[in-house]
Amino acid sequence: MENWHWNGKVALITGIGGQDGSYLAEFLLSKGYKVRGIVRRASFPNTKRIDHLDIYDDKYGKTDESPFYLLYADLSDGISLKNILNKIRPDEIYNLGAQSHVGISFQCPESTINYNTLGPLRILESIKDLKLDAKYYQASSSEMFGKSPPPQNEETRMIPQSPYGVSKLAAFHLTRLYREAYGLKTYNGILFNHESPRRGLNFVTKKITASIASILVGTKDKITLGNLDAKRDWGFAKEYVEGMWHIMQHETPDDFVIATKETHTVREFLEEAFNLFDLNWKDFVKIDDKFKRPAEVPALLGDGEKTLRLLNWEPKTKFKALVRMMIIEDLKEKLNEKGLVNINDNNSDEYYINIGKEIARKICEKRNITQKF
Ligand code: NAP
Ligand code: G4F
Repeated sequence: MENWHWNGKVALITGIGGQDGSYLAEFLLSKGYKVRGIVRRASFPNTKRIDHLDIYDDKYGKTDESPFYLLYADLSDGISLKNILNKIRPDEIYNLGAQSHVGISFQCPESTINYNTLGPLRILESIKDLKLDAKYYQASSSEMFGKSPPPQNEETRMIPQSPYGVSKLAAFHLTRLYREAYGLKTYNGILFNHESPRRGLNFVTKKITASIASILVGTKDKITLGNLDAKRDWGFAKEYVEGMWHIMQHETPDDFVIATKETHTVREFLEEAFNLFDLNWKDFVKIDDKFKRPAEVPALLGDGEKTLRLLNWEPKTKFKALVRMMIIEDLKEKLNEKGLVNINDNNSDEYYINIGKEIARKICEKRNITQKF
């Protein structure tokens, strides 16, 4: 914080308390932006991922000088959004707020469309009405490609397979339309799945890694999942938010894909994660149809060639490294909670893997199952 020097720009982030919002806030602060974030009211705190940034709010309050502060608004409340845009008059707006769970969008289609489609529309209309000279980033998604076969890029036909996919596709087109019709500086980042230790607990990667850590510390004995055949192009969220910033620095507003160019099934994710502890995933996984969706996106594999060519940027972290990072962070946290290690001791990743393997050996003995290798 002592090294923070204002670069002259103000950024506004919706969804700042989410996985991506929290990484993006840190990244923009490190670049000298003043960051203002929108959170919605919750009956229990929804700011865990950004509470460490309170140091700024504590020192400066909600003043123009402050590097960082939060404001209450809601994507379903156009008045709240317009008031904030008028007050802050940001240089860059990153619209990351959304009902982001594809499965839940089948149960809550109306609010999904309200937040994910009408939310962006409310912001775009406000930018136009207030005549803001702001750049706008829309968090578009590879889920929009739906059943179009891989590889997918900016030119691929989009046939969404969920209310979430439809909501994001409509917002994608509104973002493009407001650029073409009104000359707004709007950008779409079409991001393929990106994960991290901060990922929400009910997305499949985090569900798997957190469950394995719970199995190892003895608070869970199995994982219940749905479709294991789906293929996803999984990258690392902390890198992807840098990609968002690169997209917004491109002089000509445009649409860009961010992806790793690797695809793996959910089954392969399980294999990779359990293999770290020499365990066979089949001994710990149960299938329940309640986690299957009424329609599925079978395979995603991104082609980020345009992004590399025009922005000279691509993500680096690939599948294996991502799985390892997520499981180690979850295991550390759970072992620490149980008082079995002290995470402040700065032990190596290998140290945690070895503890995990040792516990796994005992679990196998107890359950009379064979450890692999
Ligand atoms: P996330 O962790 O679910 O975060 C979403 C954020 O939006 C949360 O802070 C949430 O607040 C907020 N939000 C939800 N409804 C809101 C409303 N009505 N008003 C204001 N804020 C609201 O999602 P993420 O993974 O960071 O993703 C960020 C964005 O990228 C989302 O738009 C997502 O759809 C999109 N995207 C994600 C991926 C991916 O793989 N992660 C890929 C492509 C696109 P609460 O905490 O209060 O719920
Ligand atoms: O982790 P998921 O819920 O991610 P999904 O549906 O691909 O959506 C994520 O990525 C999109 C980008 O393409 C984002 F726009 C979106 O916001 C979100 O971040 O599911 C991945 C796959 C699916 O095929 C799902 O059916 O895993 C399968 N799956 C199998 N069992 C499961 C489960 N998914 C979840 N969430 N929970 C399960 O138990």
